[in-house]
Amino acid sequence: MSTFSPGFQGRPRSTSDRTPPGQYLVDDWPVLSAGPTPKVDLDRWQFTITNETGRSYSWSWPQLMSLPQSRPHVDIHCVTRWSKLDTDWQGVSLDELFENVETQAEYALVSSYGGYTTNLPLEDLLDGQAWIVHTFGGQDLTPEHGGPARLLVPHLYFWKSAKWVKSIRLLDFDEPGFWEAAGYHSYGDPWREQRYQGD
Ligand SMILES: Nc1nc2c(c(=O)[nH]1)N[C@H]1C(S)=C(S)[C@@H](COP(=O)(O)O)O[C@H]1N2
Ligand SMILES: [Mo]
Repeated sequence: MSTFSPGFQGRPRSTSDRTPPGQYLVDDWPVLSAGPTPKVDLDRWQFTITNETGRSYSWSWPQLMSLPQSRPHVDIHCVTRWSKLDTDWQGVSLDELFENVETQAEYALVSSYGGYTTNLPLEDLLDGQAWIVHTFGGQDLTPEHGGPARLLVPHLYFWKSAKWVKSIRLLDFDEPGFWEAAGYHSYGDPWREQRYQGD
């Protein structure tokens, strides 16, 4: 007996040893947005980190682009069950942005232009695990996929990778974001299938 169920239309859904449990592979790239795509002008774009004492650190677009650039090559996993292997991005590591940030906080609440939010432990943004990316496959990130810049945290479900990223607030407590407040898991590890609260 097959251990993997085909789609309801009988279309086989492919997996590999790099597909987390309950996921299938796609070649295309679905767009998933909870609201309209915001228009973000580069000359007004700003990214801000605010620590638990209220101190802020901000970068303009030219300042972001002048920082050392990384080229993550990663697999991404959406909680709606699609996974996409071998995606190529360019952007700035969060390690770079946090270099001079003074903090003892344990949690981060990420906010987007347009109002989306998502939470994660600060340590999941550090040590080469997260980037603010502005290109995909060598092209500028398109607006529907989060351009001009989005967060990329590929080791967690893709809802943590906030499109149109605007700011990160550092907190001593874990505050749920948009999907987390609606019942999704506060951490969201695809390999432990942490889709919903209680998983
Ligand atoms: N600002 C914002 N970021 C977001 C979302 C959103 O609705 N708004 N959706 C999340 C979800 S659920 C997923 S799966 C990915 C989808 O990214 P994509 O549309 O580029 O595939 O973005 C995440 N980041
Ligand atoms: Mo998603």
